[in-house]
Amino acid sequence: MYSKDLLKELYRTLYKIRTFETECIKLYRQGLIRGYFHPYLGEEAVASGVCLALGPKDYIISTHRGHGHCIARGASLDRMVAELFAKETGYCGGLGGSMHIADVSTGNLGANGIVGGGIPIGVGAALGISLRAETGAVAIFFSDGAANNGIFGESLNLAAIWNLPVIFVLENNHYAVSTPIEQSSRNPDLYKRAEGYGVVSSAVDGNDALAVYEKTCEAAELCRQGKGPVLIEAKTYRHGGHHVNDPGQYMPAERLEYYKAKDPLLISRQYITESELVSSSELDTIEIEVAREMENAIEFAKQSAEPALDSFLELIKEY
Ligand SMILES: Cc1ncc(C[n+]2csc(CCOP(=O)(O)OP(=O)(O)O)c2C)c(N)n1
Ligand SMILES: [Mg+2]
Repeated sequence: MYSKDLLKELYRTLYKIRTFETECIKLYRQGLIRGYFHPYLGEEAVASGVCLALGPKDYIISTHRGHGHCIARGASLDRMVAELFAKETGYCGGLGGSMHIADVSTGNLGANGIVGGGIPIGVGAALGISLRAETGAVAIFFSDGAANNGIFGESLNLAAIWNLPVIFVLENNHYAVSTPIEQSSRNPDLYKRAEGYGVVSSAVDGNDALAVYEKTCEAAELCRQGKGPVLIEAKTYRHGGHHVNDPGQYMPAERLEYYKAKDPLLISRQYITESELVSSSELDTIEIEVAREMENAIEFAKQSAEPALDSFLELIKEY
């Protein structure tokens, strides 16, 4: 049985990610956001469920499709929008953009434009935790395409032989850009790859935030007992193309409809209201509060200044 507060927090996170992505896509179309933008629409339950199960001493590491991970780990919407607007109040002073948001203060080691690039960094962070005899775990988010990079196997093996506290969160959204999983893996159950490395692994419905939460709690517990790493394959689907300018015409309409009927927000809303712990009107209130938070975030970003040229020159001087 879940607490009322937990269910409300979970729904708030899901709705926050959905709102952020939907509104930012509109802002992108208006020319206020430039560059690449990979929406997390349809995959919200993975980040929300995983991060709900983590504690303050844990870390996450994200991907190029990282807005949802950052929000679920506690990033503020105003600094997120500001970063996408390339304003100095953004998480990277406006110099990083969508694919490089990091916030060490909330245990977010950062997004990464290099597919699979976050995997070894996360394993390194877990090695640090282990050497310092701390209790945290590192949740490493990556998708099916990254699981076909050599670095995935190398990292999994190192984490395994050193019993590192890593939760590998394989977000199988069934595509790497336009390549469907059937064309990139003979075995569609990617979690089975972990067995070969002696790593505990299983699949979960990645559209069901509470199922993801449960799996992550179990994985975090194993990590804390020194029995890590663990791999969770969350099976999910994008609600659109690879990035904001990709119409995703290669995605079969009937499969998209199937997954949209299993929309993570619908599933959670139904479960939560049926539990009778939180009423439908309480969820409506959360939606109104999040919408207001997003409006304020957009206004904050619009009013913020662009980074001074000097800030960029200072930064490159360091390297
Ligand atoms: C090392 C590397 N190779 C190729 C690319 C180009 N690229 C960007 S996203 C992407 C697909 C990644 O697919 P997946 O790992 O499944 O992530 P998803 O987009 O589904 O979240 C590719 C090939 C890249 N950024 N980095
Ligand atoms: Mg993918």
